[in-house]
Amino acid sequence: MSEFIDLAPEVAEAFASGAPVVALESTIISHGMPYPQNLETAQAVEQDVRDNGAIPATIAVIGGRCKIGLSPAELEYFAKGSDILKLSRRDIPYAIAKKCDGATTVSATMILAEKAGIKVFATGGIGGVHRELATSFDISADLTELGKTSVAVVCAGAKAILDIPMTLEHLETLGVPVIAYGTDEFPAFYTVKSGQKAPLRLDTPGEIAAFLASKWEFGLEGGVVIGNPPPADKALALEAIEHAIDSALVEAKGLNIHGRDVTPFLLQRVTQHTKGKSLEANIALVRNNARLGAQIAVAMAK
Ligand code: PSU
Ligand code: MN
Repeated sequence: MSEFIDLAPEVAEAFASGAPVVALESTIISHGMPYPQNLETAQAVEQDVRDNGAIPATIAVIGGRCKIGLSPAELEYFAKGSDILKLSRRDIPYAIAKKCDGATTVSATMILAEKAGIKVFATGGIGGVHRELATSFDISADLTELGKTSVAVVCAGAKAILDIPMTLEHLETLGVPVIAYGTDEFPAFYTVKSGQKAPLRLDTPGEIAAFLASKWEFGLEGGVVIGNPPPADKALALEAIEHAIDSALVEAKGLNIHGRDVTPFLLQRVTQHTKGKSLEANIALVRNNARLGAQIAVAMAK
């Protein structure tokens, strides 16, 4: 393993025995949800992975060391901490050199997962092309990472705070397969439907495992987006979320929020505007993705 990476004992054991492992990100804990729901979710998600036959590896940087798998106390630290950096690809060398603590986004988690040899990663939603691209030029580093790093990202699609059609166009340009799981439509995180048909559809974890094997065994490097619709009983209706998103976007503009602060700000405001309903949906969908991620990792290990 690289001199920068520490494996949690359980993850090292899983590698040694060939047991399936699922990577989990930490930005969703430190910057994506409020305490204590973030801690409860992080713990539940790890348990969901275990219940479906795989070992969870939550990824973060602590004191400049890249951690693949966190202890319960470390998980709690990332849920409570207020001085934790949000790390995408560009920030990793800074966090290492300055011995910082940082939570990893989808892009940084993919990088560390790949370096550790983990092929499946479950999260809530990926970053994407933001609305009003022409003036913000805000495209998440997650998309570029998906273009080159060979990890499958199980998510509930992209949030409607983003421009979903443009996000799908950009993923096509980058050569990233986008698969909807058990449905024709690309999900929009809080909502089951986005109005956009997904480019590809697969219906079982086994089919997804076979798809991933074909891509990577043929040498086609890069990530894969697996869009898993949010559980119907917790998903929101488009009308319930549209107004919250529009208000949050207006507020972000008024407060001149930009760069890495945009997504955490929008998530927090949407939670307030929906009186916690969006947070409930968020928790349910991350857990749903962890279950599917584990099932895919198990199918790949066969
Ligand atoms: N989706 C969520 N919660 C989150 C994020 C996405 O439901 O916290 C985080 C992920 O870590 C993702 C990041 O990689 O937001 C994208 O941030 P940006 O838009 O700044 O690239
Ligand atoms: Mn951005």
